[in-house]
Amino acid sequence: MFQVAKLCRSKIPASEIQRFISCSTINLSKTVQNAEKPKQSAPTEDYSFVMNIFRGQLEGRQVFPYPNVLNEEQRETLQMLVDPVSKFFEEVNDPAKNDAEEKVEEKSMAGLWELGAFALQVPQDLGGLGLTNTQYARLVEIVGSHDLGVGITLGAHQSIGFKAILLFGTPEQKAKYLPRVSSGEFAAFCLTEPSSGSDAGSIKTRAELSPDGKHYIMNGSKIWISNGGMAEIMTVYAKTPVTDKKTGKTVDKVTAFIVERSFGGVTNGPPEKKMGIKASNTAEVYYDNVKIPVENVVGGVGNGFKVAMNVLNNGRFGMAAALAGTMKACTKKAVDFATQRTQFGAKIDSFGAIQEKIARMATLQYVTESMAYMISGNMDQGSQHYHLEAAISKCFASEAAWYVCDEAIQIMGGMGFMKETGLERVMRDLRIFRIFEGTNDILRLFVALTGIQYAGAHLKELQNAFKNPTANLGLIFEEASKRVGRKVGLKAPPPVDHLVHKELAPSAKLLSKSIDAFGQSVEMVLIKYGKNIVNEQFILNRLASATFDIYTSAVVLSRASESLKNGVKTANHEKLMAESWTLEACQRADLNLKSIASGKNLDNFVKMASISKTVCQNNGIAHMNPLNI
Ligand code: MYA
Repeated sequence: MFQVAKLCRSKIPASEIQRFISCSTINLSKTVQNAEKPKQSAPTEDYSFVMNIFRGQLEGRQVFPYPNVLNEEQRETLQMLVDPVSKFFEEVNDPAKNDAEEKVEEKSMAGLWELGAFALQVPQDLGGLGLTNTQYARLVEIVGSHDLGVGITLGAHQSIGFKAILLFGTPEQKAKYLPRVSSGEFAAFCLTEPSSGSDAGSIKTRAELSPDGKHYIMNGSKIWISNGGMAEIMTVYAKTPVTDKKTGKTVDKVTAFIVERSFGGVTNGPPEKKMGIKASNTAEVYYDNVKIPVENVVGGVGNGFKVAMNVLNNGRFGMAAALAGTMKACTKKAVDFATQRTQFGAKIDSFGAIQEKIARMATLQYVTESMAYMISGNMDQGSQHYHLEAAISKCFASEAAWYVCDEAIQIMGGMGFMKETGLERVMRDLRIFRIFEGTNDILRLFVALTGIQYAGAHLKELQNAFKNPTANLGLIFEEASKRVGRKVGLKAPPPVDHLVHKELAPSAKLLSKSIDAFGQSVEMVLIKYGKNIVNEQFILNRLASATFDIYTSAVVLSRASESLKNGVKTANHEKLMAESWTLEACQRADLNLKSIASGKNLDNFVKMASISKTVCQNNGIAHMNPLNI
C-alpha cells in the first residue's frame, strides 16, 4: 500500500494538480473573453452518464437498464391518443399546402387545438392532457414524421413558450395562465435579440421597477421569435438591476417575465421569409414601455438566465423525438422506392451501395429514437441530471436527420429532387434544427466544457485531500491505485459487460475501453492546457464528438439488451444495429482522442486557424485562380 501511495504522489506533481484546480470552473463566455478569474465550485455528485465519463467513470444508473416508465394506464391513454393524432396528420393536415401558403391552414390549427395538441403536458385540472415526457415524446414523434412546420408551431408554444410557467411558475401563475395557453391563446419564448444569439446572457432588453414598486417597465426587442406574430402570452427575458444584499452592489441580471400582449406596448414585425418551417410564424417582437405587474416575474428576480437554460434543457429531448419520426418517414420513402426500382436488371435494394445507405439510415434513426426515449424516461423518473444528454440528443438528432433525408433523396435520385416527393420540403425544414435552440456548435462546447469542469472540480477535491492525507486516506488510495494500476497495466477499464445482454458483451468491451481512454484524455488536456482549455475549441470539439459516440453507444447497447432480454420480435435486428453502431462509434472516438494528443494533428489545427485567418482577412477565398485571370 505504501508503495502505491508513494508512486502516486510522484505521478501527480503538485504543479499539475494546481493546473487542474484552476479549471475547476469554466464558463463558456470565457472562451471569448477569458477575462474574469474563474470561480471555484465544490464538486457535487451527478448521476449523469455523460458527466461521469469525463472522469473516466461509468455511472450507469440512468442508462442501464433501458427505462421502462409507462404504467398500464399511461400506456392505454397513449394508445388512445396515437390513433387520432396519426389519423389527423394523415387525413386533415396538408404539409405541402401549409408550406406553400406559409401558414398552418385554419382547419388544421383548429383541429390541433381540439385534439389538445397545444397542451400535452399541462395538468388536466388546468385544461391540458397532463402527459408525461415519454407520452409527449411519442406524440411529437408522429408530428415530426408528418409536418415539421406544424411541429415548430406546437413546440414553440409548449416546449419552450410557456414551459417556464409550467416548471417555475407560482400556483397563482399556473392557475391564471395555463388554462389560457391550453384553450386557444398562443405562447412564445422570447430570448434572442439582434446582438444576442448564442451568447444568451448578453441580452439588452431591460425592465426597470416602477417607483411605486408595483410594475416593471420593459423596453427592447427580440428577433426570430417562433409564434412571435401570434402569441398573446410570452415568456420574455430581460435585464433588471439587482442589488446584492451582502455587498450592496447593484448589477444587471436576467429576469424572466410573463408578458401579455394585452398589457399594451407589445407589437411585432411581419412574418419572416425563411428557407424552411415556413408554415410556422417567426417574427420580431418589440416592447415599448410595457407595464408588467411584479407578480409576473417567473423563477425570481435575477434568476432568468437559469430559467431560460432549464426551459431549453427540458425541451431538447422533444427535438430528438420529433426528428426520430422525420427519419422514419424519410427512410420509408427511400425504401418504398429502392424495393420497386429496377436498374441493371435488379431491384436497387440488392446493391451493396444502397444497402449501406439504408442500414446507416435505420441505425441513425434507432440511435436517435433510443436517446429520445431514454432521456424522457430519465426525466419521468425524476432525474435532474440530464442537461448534457439532452444537448447531445438535440445535436445528434438534427445532424442524423439531415443525413438521413439527404440519403433518402440520393437513393431516389431524380425522383428525390422533385417537389412532389416531399423530401425537398423536409430538407429545407430540417436545416434550422442544427441552428436554433442552441446551435450545435455552441452545444458541443457546452457539453465538453461542462464535463471538463466536473472533472476539474473532482481533481480539486483530490488536491485538498493531499493537504490532509491522514483524514483522507480512502480517497487518496482509491485515486492512487487507479493511476498506478493504469500505469502498470493492472487496472481494467470500467466494466460494462455485466450491464448488457451476454450477446452484446463484445460491444460492451469496446465501450468500456472508450470510456477509460476518454477519461485519460480529459485528464491529459487538463494537465496540458489548464484553464486555457476553454480557448482550445479544435480540441473541445473532438472531445465532444467522442462524448457523443460513447453516450450513443451506451444507449443503444442498453436498449438492444432490453429487447433481447424481453424477446422483442425485432431484437436481433436491434442487436445488429447496436453492434454495428458501437463498433464504428468507438473507432471514431478513438481517432478523435488520438488526434488531440498527436503533434501532427495539433499542428494541423494551427494550420487550419491560419487558413481561416487569411480567408477572413481577404474577405473571402484568398487563393489565386489557377488561370491567374
Ligand atoms: S430559442 C433560443 C435558443 N438560444 C439558445 O439556446 C442560446 C444558446 N446559449 C446558451 O445556451 C448559453 O448562453 C451558453 C452559456 C450555454 C452558451 N443548463 O457563464 P456560463 C449555467 C443549466 O457558462 P455563458 C430558439 O432557438 C452555468 O452552469 N445551467 O454562461 C427557439 C452557470 O451557472 P453558475 C446552465 O457563457 C427555436 C451559469 O449558467 C446551462 O453566458 C424554436 C452561467 O454559465 C444549461 N444549459 O453561456 C424551437 N448553461 O453561475 C421550437 C449555462 O451557477 C421548439 N448554465 O456556475 C421545437 C421543439 C421540437 C419539436 C416539437 C414538436 C411538437
